[in-house]
Amino acid sequence: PRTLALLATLVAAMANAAYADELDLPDPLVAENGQAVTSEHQWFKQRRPEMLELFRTQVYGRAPIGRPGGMRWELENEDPQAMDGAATLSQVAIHLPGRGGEAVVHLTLFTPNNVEEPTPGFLLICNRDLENIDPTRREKSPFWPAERLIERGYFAATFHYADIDPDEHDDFQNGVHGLYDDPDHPRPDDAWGSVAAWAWGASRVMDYLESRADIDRERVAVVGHSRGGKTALWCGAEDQRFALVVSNNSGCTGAALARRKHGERVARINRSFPHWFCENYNRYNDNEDALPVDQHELVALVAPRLAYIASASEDDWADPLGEFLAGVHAGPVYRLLGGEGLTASDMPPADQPLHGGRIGYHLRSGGHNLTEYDWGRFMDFADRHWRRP
Ligand code: GTR
Repeated sequence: PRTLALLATLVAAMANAAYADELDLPDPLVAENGQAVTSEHQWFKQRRPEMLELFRTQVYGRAPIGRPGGMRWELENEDPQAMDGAATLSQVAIHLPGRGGEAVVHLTLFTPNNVEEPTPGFLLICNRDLENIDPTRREKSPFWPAERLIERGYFAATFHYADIDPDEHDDFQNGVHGLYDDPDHPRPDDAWGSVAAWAWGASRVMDYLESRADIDRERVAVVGHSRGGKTALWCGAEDQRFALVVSNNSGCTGAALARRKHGERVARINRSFPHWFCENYNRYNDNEDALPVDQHELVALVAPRLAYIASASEDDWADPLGEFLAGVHAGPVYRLLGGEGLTASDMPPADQPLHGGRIGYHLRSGGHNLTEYDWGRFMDFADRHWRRP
């Protein structure tokens, strides 16, 4: 059986290598003018902005506004004895005024009690039913195990993505599109889709978190599952205040390489969810090889900050190998910036996390979901890199 196991590992490694070699991926370290990118200065001054702009114009679309004027927040409810006294609950309404009205994000935030130092923690962009993020904690969903985060000394924050933009195609009338898009001009082909809107919303929550002295703004992670994982990655690319970006089962137009053409593909996602990305993204329907970017470069936009890619073994639709390889091919950028991305280039077996480098990875056995196992590994990774006991 040992020889067999060895053989299986070998075959898997060869398959991995072949998959990677067959793909003609754009090189994150070659600038649009053909020049090699060889310094940190060149990365941040030239190549990073240029890649970010390609993702804006061709994939996610451009947010027309940063922090809106008149943005304000109010504490709607506070419970200093939440979770049997372990945490303080803050429910905060974040008001985002725009043309003809405002959006209100309802943030739920638990911070651990009896701590001296500002607390690091995790902001979840919730794309599941509200009962998964129940502030009363009568409902305790493994999708957001807030008690576990508090036990380990992290704050647990979340908001529901529909507060920013309902997840339905309505020609961009409702949500923040209706508030901030220019009504007098036709929608440009690189106007923001819903994913970019949700990512923008997470940045507004960060604006609020930064205002709190009890939060360690240098160690805030943004987390998302599936469409939320796509959103977390784009958020981390656009907003460098997030020190750790966690993509869980994010798949197509998340961590998975488009050029793998495995599982969900660009044409399919654009057809199923015409409101998620920008109009230009349709150019790449059945034409992934024409994309000027691929998703390893989205991971590279997080560098040298911490990134985490989580896959699930039965989640073929999200292409676990494609998600892993995006981490592998973001590696050169991490190395240029003086760190290591993933510490292996072969996909690890299920339930054996890879945590040594600045990109973390695990393949959970099981299906498409965000579970306590996943959260536990995100916290292990944060403990390790944030040097927490
Ligand atoms: C699926 C979609 C995926 C993923 C998933 C989810 O229907 O094809 O891209 O985003 O939904 O968000 O759960």
